[in-house]
Amino acid sequence: MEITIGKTKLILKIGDITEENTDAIVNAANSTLMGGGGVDGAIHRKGGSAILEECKKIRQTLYPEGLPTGEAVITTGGKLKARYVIHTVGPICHGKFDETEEKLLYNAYYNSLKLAKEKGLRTVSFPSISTGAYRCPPEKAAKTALKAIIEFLKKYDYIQEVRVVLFTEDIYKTFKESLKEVIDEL
Ligand code: AR6
Repeated sequence: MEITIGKTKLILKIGDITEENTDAIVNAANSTLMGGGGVDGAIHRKGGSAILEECKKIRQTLYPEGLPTGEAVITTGGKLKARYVIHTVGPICHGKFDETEEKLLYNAYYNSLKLAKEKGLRTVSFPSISTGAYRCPPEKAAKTALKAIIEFLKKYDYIQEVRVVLFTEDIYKTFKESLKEVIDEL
């Protein structure tokens, strides 16, 4: 499904984010930036060692204690179709989603887009951050994700296309339903 926010296309689709050809894809990483399972594992496997090398440098220079939740950094896309990977960290929910988790998840999406814009990137793909291993409730996470993306796009019309690439039919449906609600509320 596709809508337009200002001059930007916002697309929800089912797929594997490691196949996207946008300028950047976003990684649902953890604070260590050293890789893991889920999307993170898939991105590092397909992108190759250049991504981890840059992540190590970021740890040594900018973030020796690890990347704080809600912040974002950028590396090469290595062997991926996408030229860059934006690494962000969503909240660890364990099923709970209060103001704190909401704000941190909002920041993860918003700061990723901010970084893309700062780097002059025009097209960005997101996975559904924090709804896998980090177990945030999908409905609430989807609403927060879409709110952050749409509020960013309403404020800045630099980015041309944002895709949210959902791995399963279930999470795709959740995002589709949430999009209707978010648009009605904004
Ligand atoms: N493309 C798109 N979405 C995917 C893909 C893919 N290739 N693979 C999985 N998903 P998760 P989190 C979906 O667990 O909850 C890692 O170990 C998946 O179905 O990847 O933010 C990190 O290192 C789910 O809907 O990320 C962290 O330690 C969504 O992506 C931790 O997991 C997010 O699931 C981060 O957990």
